[in-house]
Amino acid sequence: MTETIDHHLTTAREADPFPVKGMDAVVFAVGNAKQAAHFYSTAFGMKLVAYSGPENGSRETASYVLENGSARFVLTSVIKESTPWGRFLADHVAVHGDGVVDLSIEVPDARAAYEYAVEHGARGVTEPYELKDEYGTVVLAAIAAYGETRHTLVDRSGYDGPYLPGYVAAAPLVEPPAKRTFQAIDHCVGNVELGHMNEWVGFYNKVMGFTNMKEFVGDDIATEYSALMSKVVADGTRKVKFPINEPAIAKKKSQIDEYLEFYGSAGVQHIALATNDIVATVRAMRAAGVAFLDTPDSYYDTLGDWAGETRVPVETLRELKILVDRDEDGYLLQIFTKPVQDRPTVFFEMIERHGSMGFGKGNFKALFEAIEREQAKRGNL
Ligand code: TYF
Ligand code: FE
Repeated sequence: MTETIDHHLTTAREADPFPVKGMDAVVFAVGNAKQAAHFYSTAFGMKLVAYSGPENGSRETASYVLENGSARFVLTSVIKESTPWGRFLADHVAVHGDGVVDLSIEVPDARAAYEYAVEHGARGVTEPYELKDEYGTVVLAAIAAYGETRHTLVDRSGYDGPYLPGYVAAAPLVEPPAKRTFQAIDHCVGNVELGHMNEWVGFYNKVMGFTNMKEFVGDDIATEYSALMSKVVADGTRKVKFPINEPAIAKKKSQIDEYLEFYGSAGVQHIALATNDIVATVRAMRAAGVAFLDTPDSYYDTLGDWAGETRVPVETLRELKILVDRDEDGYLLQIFTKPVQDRPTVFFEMIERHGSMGFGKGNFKALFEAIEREQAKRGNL
């Protein structure tokens, strides 16, 4: 009996060589974290929960931690650089504009995760180290990903403070919305240079033991209208999902090329946020001034023919420009913001899933036409 149980435990461990608990945080380096914290509070309905800055001993950087359910954003800006970390962040903003420096992943054992990653070909950026304060100890380590993006591996099981040792709890900037706008990070998408998608998919396969999900954009779709290739990797539990895009040679300038040109390198393209009421979410965000991509009426004229019944009437989807996709497992509702900074780089997706584990492949045509209209307005098509 004992033997059987032991055997099963061992197999479970072997089956997942790189266990993850989920996304820990999306860390943004921005020019003005104080104002960015205001935007994510008032426009995205997030709640400020922690802060680190000169008032509590951090003289080099100011960082604001915002949460919504299990989704956590950290907004960092440089006040006065004095260490290589401050220089890195200042250079990051100078080169890329506001963007994502770190997709941090929560793991049960940061030392083991780091060791496994480096053994399997990852470039170590920061060897495992501990941070401690009165709330406990956190173990962290970081590896390099595409462009200048990193993955910090975080074991926070020995800590019960507001974010990390060195941070203090902070009160919300505004009264959080009565109804939560979203509750989790659904997926985080990277754009990489032409010809490098498979290399990065291989990186996540080898380094993190992530497997490929069935959704991908092949040559046919790529050359026909999307001008991009895309594959998705995910951990065994499907809590961490990383689609990777690369530009494709097509009739028009790829939106991925536009991103690469203005971001200055590979980097995070969009963060998808899971909501269970996309209608309320989009109404609240639109009312707060968030700009979403437009969808032509023709999309809704034919929607009923293929999408079937959804929770939301077609007329409401049309009013709010929400997209629908359906596959054998169910359906999803999704919408994309326009870029959230002046550069045509990082944007967000709001997604409500009903069974479907996909990423909206059926919407690629409508979506990419909408993105192309925006590219044309910017003179980048
Ligand atoms: O994450 C995805 O794959 C979907 C579709 O530039 C998508 O959200 C892919 C590429 C892109 C915008 C959206
Ligand atoms: Fe997406």
